[in-house]
Amino acid sequence: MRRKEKRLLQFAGLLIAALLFLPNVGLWSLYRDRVFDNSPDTVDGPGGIPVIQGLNRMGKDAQVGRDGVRRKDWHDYDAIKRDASRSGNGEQGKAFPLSEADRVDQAYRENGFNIYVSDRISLNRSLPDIRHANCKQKLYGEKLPNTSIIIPFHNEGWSSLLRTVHSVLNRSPPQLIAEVILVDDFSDKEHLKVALEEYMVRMPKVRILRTKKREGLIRTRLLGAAAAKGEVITFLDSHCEANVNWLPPLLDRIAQNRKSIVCPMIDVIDHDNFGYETQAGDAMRGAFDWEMYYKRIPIPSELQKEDPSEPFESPVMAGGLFAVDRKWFWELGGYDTGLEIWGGEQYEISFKVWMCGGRMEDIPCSRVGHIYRKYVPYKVPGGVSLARVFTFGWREDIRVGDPMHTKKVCFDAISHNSPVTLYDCHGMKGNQLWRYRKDKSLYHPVSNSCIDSSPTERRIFMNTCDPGSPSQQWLFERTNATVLERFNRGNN
Ligand code: UD2
Ligand code: MN
Repeated sequence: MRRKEKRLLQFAGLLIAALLFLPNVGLWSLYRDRVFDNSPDTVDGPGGIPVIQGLNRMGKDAQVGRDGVRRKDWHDYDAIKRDASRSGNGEQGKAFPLSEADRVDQAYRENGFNIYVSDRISLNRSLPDIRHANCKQKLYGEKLPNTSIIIPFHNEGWSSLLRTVHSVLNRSPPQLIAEVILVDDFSDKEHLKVALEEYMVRMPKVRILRTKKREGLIRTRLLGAAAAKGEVITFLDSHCEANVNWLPPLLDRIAQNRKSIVCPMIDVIDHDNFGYETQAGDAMRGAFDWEMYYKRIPIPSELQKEDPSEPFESPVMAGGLFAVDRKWFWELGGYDTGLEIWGGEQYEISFKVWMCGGRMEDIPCSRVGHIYRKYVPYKVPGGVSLARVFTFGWREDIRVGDPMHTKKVCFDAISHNSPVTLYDCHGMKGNQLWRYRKDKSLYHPVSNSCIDSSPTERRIFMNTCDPGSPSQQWLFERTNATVLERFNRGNN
């Protein structure tokens, strides 16, 4: 009896040892599959610091780089596996098969994207992992700062807003999310009131704040930032989907340099069918043109990184999606609170970062999808104050059009008694050169005449300048009289 027991014990001991240590069956093999698969002998840690596999291993997928920082693999392999097994409408970021009935205008009207399609895709849908292959091996600081996620919204669709929140919670290590702050910019849609609050009761990390009047996205973001408690604040638009392991690469850069403002790569969620795709090319950086339109332009080859998955600098950010050390954000003065409703804030913050000794980076291993809308669905208070404005361009012409969709047409006159017409802007002054004078006239140096108007005939035309005539007086908002005067004196 005793011998039998002893044998049994011996056998059990052997079995345990085999499970633990045998190369191809043991627990070790599971572990190895997770950590070592595809890894070269040495891999680059963040910032290109080589870490030696095996030698400096700290146990479960942690390593110490030569800089003494412990780094680990932040991938959530269980979640990745779960996502991979999902199938159905829009899963794996696939385009939803649209029928003609789905394309009706009504589907787009309220949100600027097809809400019918959005409503038929799971709030937890899976996305394709379209990161550069090197991203799968990257390790990031074992100790990273936590972040508040701030999501401003104005009349956002139910499913698009919730999918943003779900994707963030599903694809971020919980210990890195201090909270998710939804900031409602005075929406009037019913679903964003009690229903939203009831829904969020089951998500203890989510807080809802509301503005007391329509503030526009800049002051709405600021309200969220002021309430945030996380070490880092991360801004997202209210119609985004965070992709696999998006957060650690952002926080890691801030952990290394608190004055880095970092942006994920923004992928495109199609506004018709919700297919998830990359934007044309990753080797692009932010820029803007003379009309201050944001653009992405190719990075010259001599400035491109050898490893395209490494962070790279960008002069200006797109605006909506970025992470910043919370204290550094306030040291920069946050956003200018005078910025209204939409636009321009990305330049303000970008310029301040560079001028104050910070840096701005795009992080290829961090990807977030964003629905680029078909058109802007919300109203801008104060009427259509943005559209049909006339602006003096830097070329001293007068341009017509909503600053976001500039039709590049300019005031043009061919003689001292011709009508004023609109003509493609050529930027060569001549017939398109105008002076706004102290007496509020619009002077045309080429023909030595001024713009006159006939309200009854509803037309404007060139006429002999008559400083006393009210029909030749024009009011431009936001002009600086001193600068204008000095300028005109210098040019006449
Ligand atoms: C881009 C940016 C956006 C912002 C904007 C202005 C990306 C992907 N998007 O255009 O974040 O920087 O440029 O420069 O970089 N919102 C309000 N109140 C308003 C208007 C908007 O809370 O009065 C919210 C809106 O629900 C959204 C966010 O602000 O969550 C940005 O607005 P958008 O999505 O209309 O801007 P978008 O993507 O066209
Ligand atoms: Mn947006």
